[in-house]
Amino acid sequence: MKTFTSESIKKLLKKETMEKTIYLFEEVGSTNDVAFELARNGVSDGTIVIADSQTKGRGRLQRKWISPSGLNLYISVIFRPTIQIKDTPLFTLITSIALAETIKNNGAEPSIRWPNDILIDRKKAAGVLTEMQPRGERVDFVVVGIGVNLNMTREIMEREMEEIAETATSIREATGYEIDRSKFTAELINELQIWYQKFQKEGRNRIIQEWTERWGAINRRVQVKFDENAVEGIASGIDENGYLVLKKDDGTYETIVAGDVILL
Ligand code: BT5
Repeated sequence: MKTFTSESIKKLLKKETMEKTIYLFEEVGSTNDVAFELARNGVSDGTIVIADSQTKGRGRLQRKWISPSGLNLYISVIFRPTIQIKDTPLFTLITSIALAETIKNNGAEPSIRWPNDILIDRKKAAGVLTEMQPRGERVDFVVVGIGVNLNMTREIMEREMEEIAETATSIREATGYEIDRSKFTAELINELQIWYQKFQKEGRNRIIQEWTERWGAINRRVQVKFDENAVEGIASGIDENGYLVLKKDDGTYETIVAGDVILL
């Protein structure tokens, strides 16, 4: 197995990202929880937490993120932006674009599934969990957690994930190549920096446009499930907050803040 340490990652970072502090742990509960703790203690913007494995990897709504050791990437990045609370989902958009670019540069064909998944061949290869600490109306810090399936084989996925394996894939499965974790991690950090800077310089419209170009469901018929409800319609775009805009059969539009999208 190739080396996977903060030094092996740092060596591959671009000049602009080299200064970042990277904490790499063998095992944690959740890298998002560790990042929250560090951020509360005042670490700087851009600080990164990585773990080889997680015992309590989290998705949205208390779902589990399966996080075996030696194979994948589990990373959280702390941002200290000057934004309002309602703008937090923009960080999921920025991260999804960076992820899609990194995966594409590693030879696979990703598409984004709103709000926070990256699919390859319609199966989930990566997920993003964006959380934040409020300070009044504004955000004190944002923690972006990213899980990417890099080197799990079908056999390992079936063993580790049981029935979820059917809906999951890895970059190795898609490309047939073993992925160097340090190299992939450095490339992802570099892309995150690029897209975060684009957001700061050019604003949200550029991000929404780039995200939409990588979205697998634009103008497609979808079902969106949330709580106990489900609605159907045409996925017509995302609004300025990153919320899904659905055109329903009666011609009206509905804006959806959170949910799970199925292509029909
Ligand atoms: C997500 O949630 O997709 C966000 C996942 C974020 C994980 C990262 S790892 C680093 C950081 N630290 C954390 O504790 N979390 C973040 P959601 O959209 O709710 O999807 C969760 C669902 O994905 C689960 O209910 C499963 O069905 C499925 N799933 C779980 N583990 C998976 C995996 N390794 N690959 C593909 N699908 C998985």
